[in-house]
Amino acid sequence: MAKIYLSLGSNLRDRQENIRQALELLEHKGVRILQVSSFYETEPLYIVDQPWFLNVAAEVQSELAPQSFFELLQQVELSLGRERKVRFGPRTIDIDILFYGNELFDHSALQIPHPRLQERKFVLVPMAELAPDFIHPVLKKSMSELLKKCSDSSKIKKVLL
Ligand code: PH2
Ligand code: MG
Ligand code: MG
Repeated sequence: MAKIYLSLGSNLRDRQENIRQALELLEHKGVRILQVSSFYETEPLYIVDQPWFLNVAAEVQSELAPQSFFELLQQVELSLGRERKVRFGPRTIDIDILFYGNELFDHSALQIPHPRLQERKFVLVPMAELAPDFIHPVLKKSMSELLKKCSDSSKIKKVLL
């Protein structure tokens, strides 16, 4: 089974609880959680006037193909009170697929690898913690190389929980 890497983020209500509940719900729905990174407190990107995020990366496995797996993630987001209001705006929970093994997927609603991961320190720092040597199947660079090259200067700090 392919290794799937996810990015989870929250910046509304109890951020830590939202991320923990999302992981728990995924597990209940048959997703195997293999590794979860440290929790990181991250400065918001794109829309800067919103609360700071808590972000993690997770390595998981699922029997579901990418499209069905994506639908499962959307169900989990909805059951945790996710509302889709503003692109890049505040949310109780966001679960993004970063990689689905080395598969490439390009539909309007779902692109894998995630098209903006290489510009986001809030993704690359936790990914470099979990899987520093995992090679991006398109960019052909490891997570630690992408992090080194990344010009995102937003603040990010590991949280001790
Ligand atoms: N998610 C966004 C937009 N900006 N910034 C941080 N720090 N963390 C996020 O998870 C995040 C963001 C849209 O999904
Ligand atoms: Mg996102
Ligand atoms: Mg999303």
